[in-house]
Amino acid sequence: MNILIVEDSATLRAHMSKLVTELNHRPLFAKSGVEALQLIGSCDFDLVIMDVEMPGLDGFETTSLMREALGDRWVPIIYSTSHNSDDKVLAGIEAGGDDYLVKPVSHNLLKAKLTSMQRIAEMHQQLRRLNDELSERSQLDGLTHLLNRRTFTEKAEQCLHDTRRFGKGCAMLLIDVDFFKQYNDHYGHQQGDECLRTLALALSNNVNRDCDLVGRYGGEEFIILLPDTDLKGATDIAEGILKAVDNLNIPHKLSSVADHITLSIGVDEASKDDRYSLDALISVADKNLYLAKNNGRHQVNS
Ligand code: GH3
Ligand code: MG
Ligand code: MG
Ligand code: MG
Ligand code: MG
Repeated sequence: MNILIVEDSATLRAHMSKLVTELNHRPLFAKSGVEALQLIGSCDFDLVIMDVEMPGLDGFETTSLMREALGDRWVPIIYSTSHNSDDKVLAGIEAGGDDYLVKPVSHNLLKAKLTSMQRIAEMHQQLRRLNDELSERSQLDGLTHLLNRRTFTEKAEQCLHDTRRFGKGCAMLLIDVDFFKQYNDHYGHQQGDECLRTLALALSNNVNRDCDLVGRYGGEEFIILLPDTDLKGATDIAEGILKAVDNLNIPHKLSSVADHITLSIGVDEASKDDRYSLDALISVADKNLYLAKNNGRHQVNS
């Protein structure tokens, strides 16, 4: 660990530094509370040993300010002090510290405290990682890793709000796989899943901007929102997707429109003058998708 030693006395700093080094950690130093606070952000420390009696900011004040500055990031703070009355201990913990060492600090006691704090810090980090992973996973569709419907809707509402505010238009693509029931019947559900994953990747590869939203809307239906794009631009992208999926050439023996997997796409736009809503966009795109199906599938209808 990188251990920040906050200590105004040069003798005690040297002593603590020796102990920390003997325990195979790397000591970093601050001679005052202010200096310690200045190191946040510029210097990466995993634990703090904090003197309590210091001129200027004392250890409790420094700890409390440090906690504020660190925000969500938890770094263990252990006081090192000669005053260990119960009242002081309580005040120190309430200020945001995690443990207490009483000077003079012995090698083994320091080792014990560092070991236990390191254990907690590692659990803390692991929990954060899991939490991040979980929150990312809950936004994505498990099969295709595209945005799931709920996340797509949330992001699309926000996106529509922004485009409207900046006086821009946007476009929507509603995409449905042709004769996918027959594909499953003939090739099996697992290969059907594999096909959906491949199609999802093709969709992502055909929209290039970070602001474009690509989601799985339902079983074999996908949805794309293209901010700042007009009907012509969106239709071009839809045609590009149709061609890209043709080029994948995924065999589909039971399709009545081709010998491979094909898509039908309904497009709609909201021009900057429309008082548009997500529901209205989806509803028209869905009607156009229905027309694309009725007109023979494997086509774009805008
Ligand atoms: P159309 O050209 O009119 O769209 O015909 P279709 O067969 O594609 O449409 P239909 O709605 O009748 O069938 C959709 C099929 O998609 C039925 C369902 O089994 C399949 N499906 C939906 N979700 C999944 C999935 O997650 N995995 C697999 N393998 N199949 C799925
Ligand atoms: Mg001191
Ligand atoms: Mg469908
Ligand atoms: Mg279908
Ligand atoms: Mg329209």
